[in-house]
Amino acid sequence: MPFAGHAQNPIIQTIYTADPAPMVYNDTVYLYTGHDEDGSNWFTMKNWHVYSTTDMVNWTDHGSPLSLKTFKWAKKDAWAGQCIERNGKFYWYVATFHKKDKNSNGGAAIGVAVSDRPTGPFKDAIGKALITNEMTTDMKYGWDDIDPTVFIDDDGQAYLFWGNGSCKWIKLKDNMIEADGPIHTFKPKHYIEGPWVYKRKGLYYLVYAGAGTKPEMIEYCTAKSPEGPWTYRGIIEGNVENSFTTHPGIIDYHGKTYFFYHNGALPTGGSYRRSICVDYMYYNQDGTIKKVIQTKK
Ligand code: FUB
Repeated sequence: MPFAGHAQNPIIQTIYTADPAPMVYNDTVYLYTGHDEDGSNWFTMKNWHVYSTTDMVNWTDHGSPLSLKTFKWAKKDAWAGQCIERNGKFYWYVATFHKKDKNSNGGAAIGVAVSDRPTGPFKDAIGKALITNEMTTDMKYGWDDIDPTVFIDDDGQAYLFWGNGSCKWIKLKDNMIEADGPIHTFKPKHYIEGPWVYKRKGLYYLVYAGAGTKPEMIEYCTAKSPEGPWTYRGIIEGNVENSFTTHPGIIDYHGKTYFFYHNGALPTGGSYRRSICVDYMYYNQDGTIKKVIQTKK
């Protein structure tokens, strides 16, 4: 359903959206989002949404092609995710919480949904969680296994990064639904959650929500390999309006770099009623990133 999107921030004002994950495919920007449902004390999130644009101004609303109901094993919380295309299929990795059953004691988990189209419909790709809390921690009800970001290197090797508190990663097999090797864990400076990994001019970037001071800011590291070691480079975005979380998503489109994030800036917004915004991002000659100026236009 097309609608007049907003050139000004927040770009989506029909519902509350959070955790932006932009993807460029076939010269179109697809924006995968979480959906805050009017929570006042904590996140109320039951489904994910997709939008698209070809001019960064007029957004088309594709509704919600993925919800908690898609994952029979999921209990609650449709948290952050990212979608990527491989061999004509679209893999959408998302964070949620597992039901208590033979596979899990009920902690955070990462699922993967698949579709033949970027706008869905999506179905559970493997019928179980790809990553469960039990694989990575002895915190039975912990929520450290959230916020997946997926990246395919030039040599075709796919990587999944995720984590709250520490950052974890695995190699993925070519089928995108199985781990290829062990889980690695490391702790970038100030790291909290929300990693976003990409490559530019031979340099790898790991952008994430951190907090040198509370609430969250967006900070980043760079490395010469996706396997690290990662060098801390500083802050990209300071605190955002009216939300203690924020979350990065970065793309290049038509020669410009766009930095997506969320804040609580709608008149009735807040930390549990967030909204996605986008601003330009610029690099210095040496590949470091200039601090993003948050705008309302
Ligand atoms: O939206 C729920 C959680 O808040 C996300 O998983 C985190 O990145 C933070 O934005």
